[in-house]
Amino acid sequence: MTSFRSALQSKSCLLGTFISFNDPYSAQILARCGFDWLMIDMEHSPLSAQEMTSMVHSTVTASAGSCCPIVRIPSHGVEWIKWALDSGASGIIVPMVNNKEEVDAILKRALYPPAGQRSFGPFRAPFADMAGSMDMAEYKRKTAPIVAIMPMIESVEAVENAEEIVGAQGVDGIFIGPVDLRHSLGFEGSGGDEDAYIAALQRVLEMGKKFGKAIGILGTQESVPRLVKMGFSFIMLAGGDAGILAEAASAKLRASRE
Ligand code: 3PY
Ligand code: MG
Repeated sequence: MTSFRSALQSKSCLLGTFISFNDPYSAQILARCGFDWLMIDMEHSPLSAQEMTSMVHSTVTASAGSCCPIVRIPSHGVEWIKWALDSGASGIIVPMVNNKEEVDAILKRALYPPAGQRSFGPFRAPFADMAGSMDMAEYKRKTAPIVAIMPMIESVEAVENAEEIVGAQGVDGIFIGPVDLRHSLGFEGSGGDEDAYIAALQRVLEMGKKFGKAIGILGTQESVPRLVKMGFSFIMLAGGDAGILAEAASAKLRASRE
């Protein structure tokens, strides 16, 4: 299975989208389409831990290991972190991380001792890596250290604390939530040119450069070239499974009616 953490260090920008349907079929289709990564979204879709685990495995098998399953958990809670990591996901995205205290608590829950306090029991994880063995000790030794831990920066407070969040040892990358960040700044929408918004993005990108950490963001097909030029190294295309289906179905119907 491709390591998302290693892929983040490559020069090309990784393109993904998100899954909201609670069926592994959605993961299989999108993984086969050639995305570099898929975000299985437990924050804004009511996906169960069982559904998420099946989607992690479907993403890997349908793409023969080339598409990385990343789980966005709904909160910082230890159970979410544990279930997402124990599924064998290539990484986790943790929403609304605002300060050092929060990032430290997340890392403690996500890393095995001595770095943290992650409890041991990755029974399903080996089945997400077709090339790996079923030996749990091997998972702990080889796979767990390369799982990507990625807090989200999506508030004014988080941007102010970006140096501590991005620089925390154990953080592999940061995902910016532009919608919540813009709300926090007093703006609407998912993108814009307001000075305060651009300055916030640039501050996080600067911290990424300083600490050698990848910075990702939600974007659109049209904004990809600009985001890549700014320095983003992984982008999640807006719409996700439901949006892409609606867009393609509407276009097909419109064209057929004409
Ligand atoms: C946001 O834009 O706030 C997000 O969380 C994107 O996924
Ligand atoms: Mg958000």
